[in-house]
Amino acid sequence: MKNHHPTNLPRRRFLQAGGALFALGALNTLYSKSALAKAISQALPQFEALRPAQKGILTSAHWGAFEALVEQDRMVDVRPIHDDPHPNALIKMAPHQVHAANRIKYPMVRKSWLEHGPGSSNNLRGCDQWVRVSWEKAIELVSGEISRLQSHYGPSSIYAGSYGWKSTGMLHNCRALLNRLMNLSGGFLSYSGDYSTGAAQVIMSHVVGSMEVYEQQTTWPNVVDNSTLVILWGCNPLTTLKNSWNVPDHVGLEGFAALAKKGTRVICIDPINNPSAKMLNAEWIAPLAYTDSAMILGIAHTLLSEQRHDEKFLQRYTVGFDKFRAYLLGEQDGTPKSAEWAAAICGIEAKQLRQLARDMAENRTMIMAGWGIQRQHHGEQPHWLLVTLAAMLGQIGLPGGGFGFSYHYSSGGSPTAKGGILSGISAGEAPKNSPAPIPVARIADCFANPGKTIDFNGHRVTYPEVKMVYVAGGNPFHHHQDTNNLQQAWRKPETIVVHEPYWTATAKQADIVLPCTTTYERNDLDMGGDYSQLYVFPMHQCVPPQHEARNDFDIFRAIAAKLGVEPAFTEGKDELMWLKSMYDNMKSQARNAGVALPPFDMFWQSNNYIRFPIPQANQQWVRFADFRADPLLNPLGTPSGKIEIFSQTVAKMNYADCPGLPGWLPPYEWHGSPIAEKYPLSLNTAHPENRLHSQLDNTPLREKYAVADREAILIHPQDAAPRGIQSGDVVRAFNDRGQILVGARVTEDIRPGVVRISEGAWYDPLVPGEVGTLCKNGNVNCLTFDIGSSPLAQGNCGHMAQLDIEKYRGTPPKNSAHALPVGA
Ligand SMILES: Nc1nc2c(c(=O)[nH]1)N[C@H]1C(S)=C(S)[C@@H](COP(=O)(O)OP(=O)(O)OC[C@H]3O[C@@H](n4cnc5c(=O)[nH]c(N)nc54)[C@H](O)[C@@H]3O)O[C@H]1N2
Ligand SMILES: Nc1nc2c(c(=O)[nH]1)N[C@H]1C(S)=C(S)[C@@H](COP(=O)(O)OP(=O)(O)OC[C@H]3O[C@@H](n4cnc5c(=O)[nH]c(N)nc54)[C@H](O)[C@@H]3O)O[C@H]1N2
Ligand SMILES: [Mo]
Repeated sequence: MKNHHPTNLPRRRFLQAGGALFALGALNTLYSKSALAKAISQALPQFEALRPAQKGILTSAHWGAFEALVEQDRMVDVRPIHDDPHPNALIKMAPHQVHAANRIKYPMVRKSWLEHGPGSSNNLRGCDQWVRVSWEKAIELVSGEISRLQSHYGPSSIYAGSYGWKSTGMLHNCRALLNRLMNLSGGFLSYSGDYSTGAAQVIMSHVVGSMEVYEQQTTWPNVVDNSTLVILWGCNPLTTLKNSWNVPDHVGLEGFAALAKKGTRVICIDPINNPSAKMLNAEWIAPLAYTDSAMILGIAHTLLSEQRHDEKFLQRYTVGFDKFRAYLLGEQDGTPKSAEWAAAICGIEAKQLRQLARDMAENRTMIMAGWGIQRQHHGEQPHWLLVTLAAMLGQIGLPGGGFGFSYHYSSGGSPTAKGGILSGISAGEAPKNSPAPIPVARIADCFANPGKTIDFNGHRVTYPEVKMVYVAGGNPFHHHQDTNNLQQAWRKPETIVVHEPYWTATAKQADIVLPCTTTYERNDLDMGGDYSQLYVFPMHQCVPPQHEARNDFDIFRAIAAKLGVEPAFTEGKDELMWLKSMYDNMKSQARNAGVALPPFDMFWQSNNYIRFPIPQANQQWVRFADFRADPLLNPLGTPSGKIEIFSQTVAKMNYADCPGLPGWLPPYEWHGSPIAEKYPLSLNTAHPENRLHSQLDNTPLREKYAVADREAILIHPQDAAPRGIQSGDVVRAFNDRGQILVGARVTEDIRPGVVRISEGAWYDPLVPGEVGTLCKNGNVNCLTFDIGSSPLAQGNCGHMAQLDIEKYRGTPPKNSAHALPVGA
């Protein structure tokens, strides 16, 4: 360990200093003006000056970095930092996050669990009474339960994977902290993969040798200079770039703005004429839902039959094109995947598909694909086929050409800066007897079916019996598919613990609820720009912890103390000591890169942020350029070192739902399956524009998108009229799995036969705890199905389901999604 000189640290916490001008005051007391000026001038330009007023306290979130304005311990407003090229309205919700009416105020325990012990009346989860307990009691209950289960059943009985988007911050990362505690106290059942790219990240590893979806993209300046045609394939960056995993730099939005300004031709392939398409003046092509694989094949077949494909590229850089050619020509199944064949499936005319093929071949084409198309049954296929299509075009590794699967996410393509990188608090090492992780989207299946074995990417996974579920930083009652199935599976475990700032549906379904702080109530650090690593932001505490809320760190520390592992958990460091050690580590990396930074305490008290320089060479970086220049010297991480259009590894797994060659495999539910007779509409569950999943649903921003106080449903006039539905009506959306109330928005911006309900509305059951009950707020996952994309990736299929809708007659029940439960 490095020596952190903790005793020299200024320990003055903002709260003790009181008042929003603490930073300036602190600087004056600690450093002479000349010493400060010298340190800052050395660190320039990476130590960017804030706007001169400095009225607020600098902090940040998934939606951006900002100054919080605080009056008498209340956050009253925010201002974006002046470096943010595209600040968005989400940051304005920070005061509402802190002072939300549905904050959890105290530790609470479900009555039956408290009175009769673990596993008592689990069917009452979601409708039992709540009993307030002291923090001491709550910590005792949780640590007692961990000890009991560890000693009786071992680590596989505790599911503490806890998937979710928590908050930004390298220290107060509740998921890492939970895992850290669990690793120190015996181990736990975890997950692999994620809900975002469940299918694509697994198949891409076989096809191009990396997850691809989280890789840096050919940079924006290069795309703007060189691409003459941009295809947005199921991709809506204007919406999805608002938020990032770390603090967003919003450079991707600048990139798209530059494309628009230059007038680069853009084609948007999406059942919805999305905001990005409009901003970019794109040509809108709206295939039928879930048919992209067929559509891509029709384009590929055209390239082949018109000999517009790049044989040389395919030979030098790929394996398996011979097999793919045979598939395209229908040599084995007798079905050529012609434009006509594709047109019959995807609903786009053959003529238009052929024109698309010609346009792509004649231009410097960048295919930017989003991820909704892979959050589907057989979701492995679309991205595999897009790589294959790009390989046929032969522009992979050329300026402005090829494909990019992260332009819509966290500003992929924002040039990478040179400096230091903050690493977060570590989850530690899993003890040797820890169970193998389950695929993340199989949780309900796992809870309900202990002992069941499933296939997963060439392995077999057997579900253990889960007795305890521990959630911190996620919201499974919105994020998981088939909410009613989850509701049933949720009854199996004996104990469910949830850390939350708010009374979310998941918190309401717990046995023990522990109130935690929002980021604005604690100190932290984060990077800005997931791909660019451009900034380091301080996240200063803005207001005191609300009600009895505690930091996740302090909650876990208290549990660690009971379990006898506190010293290992904290490593003897408190909040500011942790931040200093993270900063110092980052600072020495920066120094090695030739970038000078001020000492931590000066940085911390300056209320300022760091912006690293971007080397000229990084401005024009091209993905796969190395590989293209020399495939032998710079092979891909695949068995062949090349792009695997055919994968022997995948073929050997012998999965009917994911063979060794990409292709069209009809999905579990779609307009072409028998279920469509009963449920003719296809569901689209795109990510919400004015929320991050379920986060911020309990803020006034909701007024922007809610219709009749429910989540909105977009309906084409052709689907609305026969059902007598008009904009503003309350609509019941339903299928055999569930039913929800939504508010109608009738629009021509959607393909007939498709309806859209964004993911993330808080689940609000009419009869809490009852399986199949009406959700009054419009949680779309009541309608989706819970099977894996295929045995290969076991990704979720959240973006797909058949359903019908009807106008709701009578007085709709009042929405109570954001109401407090009785007794809270
Ligand atoms: N049908 C369908 N379903 C989907 C999707 C889809 O497209 N369609 N998308 C999927 C995708 S890609 C994702 S990533 C998931 C997202 O699913 P989640 O990540 O579960 O969604 P969030 O709403 O971000 O939930 C985060 C929760 O963490 C809480 N939280 C925030 N900060 C803290 C903290 O500091 N401490 C604690 N203890 N809690 C905190 C928030 O209040 C919130 O309740 O949803 C998936 N579900
Ligand atoms: N504002 C905001 N930004 C976010 C998030 C958020 O919740 N809100 N979530 C973040 C997270 S965790 C993730 S994973 C990413 C998600 O990024 P994505 O997964 O790319 O986003 P989605 O909105 O789910 O889907 C993108 C587009 O795909 C289209 N689409 C859906 N089905 C089909 C189809 O069958 N065919 C075609 N061609 N198109 C289809 C949708 O209409 C939508 O316009 O966004 C991130 N950014
Ligand atoms: Mo995601």
